[in-house]
Amino acid sequence: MPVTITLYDLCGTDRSLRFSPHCWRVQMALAHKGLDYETVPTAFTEIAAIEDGRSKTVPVLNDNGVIVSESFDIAVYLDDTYPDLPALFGHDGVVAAARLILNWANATIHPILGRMMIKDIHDVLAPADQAYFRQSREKRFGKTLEEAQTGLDANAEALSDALMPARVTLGHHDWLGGGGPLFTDYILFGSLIWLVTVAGRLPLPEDDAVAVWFERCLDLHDGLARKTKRAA
Ligand SMILES: N[C@@H](CCC(=O)N[C@@H](CS)C(=O)NCC(=O)O)C(=O)O
Repeated sequence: MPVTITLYDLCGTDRSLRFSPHCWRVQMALAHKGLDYETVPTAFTEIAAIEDGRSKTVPVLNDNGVIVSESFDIAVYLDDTYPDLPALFGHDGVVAAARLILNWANATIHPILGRMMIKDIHDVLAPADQAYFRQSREKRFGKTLEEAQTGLDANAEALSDALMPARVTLGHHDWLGGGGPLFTDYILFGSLIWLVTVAGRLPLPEDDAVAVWFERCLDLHDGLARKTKRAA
């Protein structure tokens, strides 16, 4: 059967480098459902041209003509559209809990990851994207990328502290989804694989429950994320 699902996925100047946390959440969701899909590498400055400019951000999914943007909405769409395939949520209570994890990760974890690697992200982009990224992010942060990036190790303790809720949860359950991975897992995993693809490593002790869980996530779906390219 021809592949009918297309995922527009952020890329670097090396178009095989895929690092967006939001796109990773969707890639893992598609793999979890066992759906065949192809990714289209998309630079920041190419987003406006995809699917008639339907979204200002990626990921964008085209499922046989149905266009969906926003990573969380895409996961909900996949469960609604393919209810017989493995569930990403299972029931409405999980959707609500997943929204909490999404907002926690985006609001608490991402700013720390930004301080770790915002200039490194710039450096993996193509020249046109670099100019856009520098201008838009320096405006957002009110400082240069060089000032905003204070480093991986300098922020390791802050990241470890911020991950405490996940660490405690993973002391009780193998997965944030309980007995098996759910979209809740892919949300936090997307954040951390972003760091690993750009900066090369997760600055946590090997026996940290989050690091152990992260390794298990890397093995999921035939090692999809373990096989992906890393910039550093
Ligand atoms: N809420 C969106 C956020 C997506 C997002 O911010 N994507 C970034 C790439 S990681 C993007 O496309 N940014 C476009 C830009 O900064 O111009 C989602 O979850 O899909």
